[in-house]
Parts: sequence; C-alpha cells; structure tokens
Amino acid sequence: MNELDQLVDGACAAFAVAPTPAELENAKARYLGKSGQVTELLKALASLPPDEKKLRGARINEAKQQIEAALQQRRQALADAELQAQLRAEALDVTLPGRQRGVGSVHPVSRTIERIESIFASMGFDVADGPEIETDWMNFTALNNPANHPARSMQDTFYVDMKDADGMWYCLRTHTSPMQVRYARAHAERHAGAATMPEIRVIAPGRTYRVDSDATHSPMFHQCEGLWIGENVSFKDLKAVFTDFCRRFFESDDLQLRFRPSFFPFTEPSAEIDIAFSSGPLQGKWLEVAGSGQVHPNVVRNYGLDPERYIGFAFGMGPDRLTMLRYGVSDLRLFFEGDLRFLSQFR
Ligand code: 2NM
Repeated sequence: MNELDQLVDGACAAFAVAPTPAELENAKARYLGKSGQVTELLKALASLPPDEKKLRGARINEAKQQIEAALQQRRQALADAELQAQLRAEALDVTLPGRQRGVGSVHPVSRTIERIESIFASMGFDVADGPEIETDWMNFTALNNPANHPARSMQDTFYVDMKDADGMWYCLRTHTSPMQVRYARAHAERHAGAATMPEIRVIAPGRTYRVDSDATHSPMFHQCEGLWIGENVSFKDLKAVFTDFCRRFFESDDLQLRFRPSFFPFTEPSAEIDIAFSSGPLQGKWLEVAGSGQVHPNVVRNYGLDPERYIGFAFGMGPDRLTMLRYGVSDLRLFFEGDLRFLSQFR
C-alpha cells in the first residue's frame, strides 16, 4: 500500500471513531487544516520538477477528495445520529391516557344544608348567614338566657380574648339563633313606622361551637335554625311546615312526627320534634331531630317588635345528625376528619 493510500485509510479511520462533530473537526484539521498532512504534501509539490509535480499533484488531489468525501459522510452520520437522539428524547407517546384531575365533590353536610335550603326556599324562607364570633348580647341575652345560665359558662362556651362594647367577652356562637336576631332586627328596622310589616321567614344554617367532644359531639358542629314571625303565625303552622320539611328531606310521605313538650329559654311553649321512619333499619323508632317552640315574648321584643302584635315559631336542627340519619353514618367525627376514603363515597 502506498503512502497516499495509507493516509486516506488513516483519515477514514480517524473520522470513523470521532464520537462528536467537534472531535471530527479536530481530526479534519490534522489532515486538511493549515498544517495538516495533506496540506503539507501539497506544499512540498513546489520543490518538484514540473512533470513530476503534475503527476504527484493529481494523486494527492485524488487522495484529498477521498478524505473530504469520508469527512462529509461522517459529518452527515453524526448529524443524523444527533437528530435521532433528539427525536427519541423528545418522543411523546400520544397513546398514553391523560393525567386525570382529581374530581372533587360537595361535602355530605354541605349537601344536607343545600337540601334544607332548597326545601325551605320553596316554602318562602330566606337564607341568612353571618358572624361566627358573636357578642354576648346576640348569643345569649337577646335569646332570653338569664345572666347566670350555665350555657354561658366557660365549660360550655368558647370565649374569644376580646371584649365587646358592653364590656363582655366575645364568644364563638353556640347556635345560629343570633343570626336570626340580626336578621329580624334589620327587618323590623327596615319596616319601622310602616302600617304593616311583611312576615319574617328565614333559616340560618352554619357552623356553631360548643365545648363538647365525643362520638356524637364535635366542638364545631352545624346548626340550621328557622324562624317565622307574623301577626297570625301559630304552632299549627310550625307542625305543618316541619312535617312537610321532614317528609321531603327524607323522601318519605308516611314519615311520622311527634312533638314532645320541652324547655328552651327562647321559646314558650317548647317542643322536641321526633320522627319515625315507616321502613328501613330504623323503622318505628322515635328519633329526635329538632327543637322548636313559639318564640318567647322577650325574644320578640329584642327583635325590635311588639310581642302583643307579632308572634311566631322557631326551630333548630343539626345538619350533621340529619346527614348521619339520611346516609346511615354512625360516627359524627367522620365528617370532620377529611378522609377521602369516606368523603369520596358521596361523589
Ligand atoms: C332550637 C330549639 C327551639 C330557636 C329559637 C330561636 C329564636 F331566635 F327565635 F329565639 N331560634 N331558634 C330554637 C328554638 C332553636 O334549637 C334546638
């Protein structure tokens, strides 16, 4: 093998093992660069006699063309490989299923509250909500609780380290009735001085707080209280409204109701309301679902209304307990733990 063939073979071998374009260009410089081996051979032609120069020049040029061809081929191969690698790296599997966004759902207690709201809305009740931190007057005094009533004690009520304008500690509301006081007072004020006042018909659902915690009591629980005040609203209206509500809420036309005498400071007379299902696992068993009564004259007065003219009823129920009954949930605490294994069952 002559010297030029060896040069071509060497160049081809060097190009073939160059792993990157940069290293390929380094290898090229060793052959075709300013002082590369081929360039040096061409420079050496100058010292040859004309006829030898022509022959050798042609041979060197032939070798040079072979080397340039090998270089071009290797450049193309490296560029192709780089493109393939990039395509592989950026490959998208368009057949993969998409990543699902988690599907949320309404909390079972919120569902119950929405259900209560829509049933009462259909009977002409407004829905009111308001502060969870209340003044002593709104939470207790306006509702005819005596100054020394045990519900006011720190064993039963959460107090906030802040005093109101009367110098009393603010508390976390222990029921939603203070919201009804706010609503009724605003209503009375709006119609003050007019010959007649439209009836007050409102429910107040929301969070309430008491110092209590076991399988059937949570320090935060929900209440929904209702109020209907007018010039001629009586206990029979309460019975009709609440019977209709319970039958629609539990989707049972033959559900039975029982009004059992009781006591609340804010109503007189007062009654517990029990229901009995006509079928299912709880059939025939009396279950307490609400408290109720004719609003006490002192409370009507605190609404800013004349108790000689205005009368009505109020009731209070626990959406947490209604949810347990409706869905057969046995532990109240499940509602407040945020465990998706439980909550997703209501999707
Ligand atoms: C209950 C039971 C009985 C009630 C009373 C009032 C108000 F504001 F009219 F005085 N609101 N809610 C009431 C009556 C609540 O809960 C067990």
